[in-house]
Formats: sequence, C-alpha cells, structure tokens
Amino acid sequence: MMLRIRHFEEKVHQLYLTDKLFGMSPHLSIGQEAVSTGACKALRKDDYIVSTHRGHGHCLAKSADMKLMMAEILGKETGCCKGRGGTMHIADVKKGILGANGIVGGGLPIASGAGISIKYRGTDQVCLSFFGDGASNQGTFHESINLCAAFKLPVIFVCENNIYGLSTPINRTSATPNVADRARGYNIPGVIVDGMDPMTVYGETAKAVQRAREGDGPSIIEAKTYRFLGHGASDNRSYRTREEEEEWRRKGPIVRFKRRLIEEGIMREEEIEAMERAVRKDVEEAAEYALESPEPNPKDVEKYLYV
Ligand SMILES: Cc1ncc(C[n+]2csc(CCOP(=O)(O)OP(=O)(O)O)c2C)c(N)n1
Ligand SMILES: [Mg+2]
Repeated sequence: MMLRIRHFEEKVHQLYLTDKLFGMSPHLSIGQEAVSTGACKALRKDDYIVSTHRGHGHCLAKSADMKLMMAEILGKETGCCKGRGGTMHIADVKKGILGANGIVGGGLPIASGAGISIKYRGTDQVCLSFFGDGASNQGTFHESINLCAAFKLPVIFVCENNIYGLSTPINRTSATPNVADRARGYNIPGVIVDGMDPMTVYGETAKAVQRAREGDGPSIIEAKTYRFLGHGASDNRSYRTREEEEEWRRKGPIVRFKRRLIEEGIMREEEIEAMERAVRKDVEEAAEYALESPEPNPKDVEKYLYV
C-alpha cells in the first residue's frame, strides 16, 4: 500500500507538471505513507474515514479505486466525484471515505457527526479522522474532540504531525510540544507514534479502534512524520534546510520497511521489485484511463447542485 501511494502521487506530480491537472495544485503526502497505510489497516470496510487537503494516501489506504481517483484528480466525468471535486475533494461514501477537505480543520466536525450517526444507529463502526498539526490549532479541533469525549463517540483522531503548517513550524504556533499531550484536557488517551513506521501506527490505531468499538470513546494518535516535498506546487521550501530533508528521507517509511522485510527474511529483494513493478503498472493504467476519459459536459454544470 505504501508503494501504491508513493507511485500514485509521483504520477500525479508528473501529470501536474505536464499541465494535465487544472485548478488546485495537488498537495502530496510523499513521505507520510506509513501513517495512512498503518491507520487504515486497523479499520474495517464499513468504518469511515475523514480526510484532509493532503488526502490521496488516506483514500487509497481505505481502498479507493485508483482509476476513479486518478480520473477525479484530472477532472474527468469518470472520476469518483464525476470530476467535480478534483485532488482536494476525493470522496467515496460507499467505501466509507466521507471526503477530503480544503478547509484546514474542516474534517474534524464531520468525523464527530459520523460518530453521532454511528451511536444513533447503534452499530459498532468507527470513524477515523486524519488532520494535520496546523489543524490542531483550529477551534474545530477542541470543539470536536471535547464533544466526542463527552458523548463517548467512536472516533479516532489521527494527527499527521509533519512539523509544518505550510511554512510555519508547529513549535511557533503551539503552546504544547506534542498534539497528543492535549488528550489529558479531554480525559481521553493520547499517544505519540513513529509515523515513519507503518507497524507502530497500525498497532496503536488498532488499540484505539478497539476502545472506540467497545463504547469507550475517542483517542488521539499523533504520528510524527514529514512531507518530503513542498506544501503544494509553488512552495520553494525556503523555511527549512536541505539537510533536514535529507535526514528525514533517510528514515523514510518505504526504504526502512523494505530493509526490515529483507533483514527479517520476510521478503526477498526480487519479490519487492516485482511488487513495485506491479504497482507501477496499476498506476500507469490508472493514468491512461484518466487521460482517455471524457470531460464533464458543460451542460451538466448544475446537475449535482442542490441549492
Ligand atoms: C481554514 C483554513 N485556513 C487556512 C488555509 C490555508 N492552508 C491550507 S493547508 C494549510 C496548512 C495546514 O497545515 P497542517 O494542518 O499541518 O497540514 P499539512 O499541510 O502539513 O499536511 C493552510 C494554512 C485553509 N485551507 N483553511
Ligand atoms: Mg503539517
């Protein structure tokens, strides 16, 4: 899954640079693949996720169809939102993907709503809400988590702390060194995990999911991670050093996990290479499908508006 996300986003980047994407530039999660992969692995098919503006990895990890996602990103009629959403508004409700969101912190109240819906319907589903370190300073963070804690709603709050909100380092804008420290204020568990290790993210998420399913309410999981590329396409990364980037790349989730699989004799190098070739093929097919797909008909511009 980490390879699927990595290659998918590299392709999206390439398509953007060759003028195949219109509107919003893609916000890529390259470097953060262990968080989406590990967290979504702890979920069932009928569970929900709420994503962010950096959401391709979340959606793929929750089993979004690569072809439909690529078509959506290219604004095509065959996209999972019929090309109306694009890179920042991928959704597939049948798969429990309640939507990515261009509003920083905008997903958190949606997750609380999903939590209320689950409780009301009396199922044992859960909703997992991804959010960034920047989003943790929005009012929605406090309101949503407090409500979920007070009502014991089955919501797991997964913070992808990649140290920056756009160009601003989190330590300049946050009064607490860790986002998870705030869990104490809501009387819920808060854990910090190595966001570059999919197994650790999976393990801690699984515990929070179990707790939520059993009716014990929400948790915060803070995954320390890093986005290898800029915030969006126009970011020249002048606010951080190349040395810092190199240091994080060395502990990148894919290189490290590959090494571990080989060292522990779980997979051979050739097997991983074959897997990577298969992933590249899927990505190329998705891109071909998207490129060949028709654009929406301008006559249908009002078709999915309800106001
Ligand atoms: C309410 C709101 N304020 C500001 C923005 C502009 N903006 C887009 S992404 C971003 C930074 C978000 O940082 P973080 O939550 O850490 O997510 P990251 O980009 O690091 O994944 C900002 C300020 C926005 N989209 N919405
Ligand atoms: Mg951030």
